[in-house]
Amino acid sequence: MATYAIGDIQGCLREFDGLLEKINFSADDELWLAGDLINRGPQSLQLLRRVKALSSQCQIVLGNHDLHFLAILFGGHKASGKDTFEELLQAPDVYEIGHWLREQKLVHHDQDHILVHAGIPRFWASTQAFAYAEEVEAVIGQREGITLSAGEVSYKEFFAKMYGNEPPRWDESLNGMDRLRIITNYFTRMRYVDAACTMNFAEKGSVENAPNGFMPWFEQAPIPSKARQEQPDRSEKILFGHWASLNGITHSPRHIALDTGCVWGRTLTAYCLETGEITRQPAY
Ligand SMILES: [Mn+2]
Repeated sequence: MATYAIGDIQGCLREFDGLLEKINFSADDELWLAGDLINRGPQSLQLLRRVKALSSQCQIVLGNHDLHFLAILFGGHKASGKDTFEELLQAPDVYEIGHWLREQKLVHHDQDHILVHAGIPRFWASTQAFAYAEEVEAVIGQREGITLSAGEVSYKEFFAKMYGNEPPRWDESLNGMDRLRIITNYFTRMRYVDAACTMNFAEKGSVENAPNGFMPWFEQAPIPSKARQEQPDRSEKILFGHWASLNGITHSPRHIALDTGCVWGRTLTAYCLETGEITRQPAY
């Protein structure tokens, strides 16, 4: 039995199949998928059908592209010219797929590993991060037709109001949609942060191109605070995608970058949690 974490697939079904063949993926094995299963690539519908059929062997965290699809399906937003999932939106099973997708997580973990699409802010202890992820998961995964208490956000309202770069940084006193949006942005969109953990959404380039005053989220030192001093620094490895221009390199053994730009003609990467072995499938 082995567990493999796989980076951003983005509708590249042929490479996904090729990678599973390379790792000899069997009925005893498990996949941890780092999100952005769809969009930009050619076969988003077929990829989601394949992953859904494998879902008893998959742990899935949602990426910004997956949430974008859900925001179109449930939040009244329109696809943009760059989106490549029109076939998915027109499919007879699109709502079945969408409801299944919104039951997936933002953060998954075991004893030694954390899976997330973009990253975990350094000033959140792991247990805090898991609790914040659950706040959002409880909203987006709501059962249809449940009665909400006053002030509670429905999943449709979440997807309608999900977009935006505000608030710019975390504050424990945030509530409602502002709180849900910034938690979601940290887990699914973060790349560069400043010392106060304000996110920079404009820059997507390599580490050498960090904007002035910003650093990659995984290089930021933990911010000392009373809460932090009571928490030891994280011991888990963080497995993440989202940042193709890192090309798998973080210079930190505890931060495993899985997005190696398959949809941009590079490779799809699998990381074996038990052995640390990396397998790559070149784009066709
Ligand atoms: Mn992404």
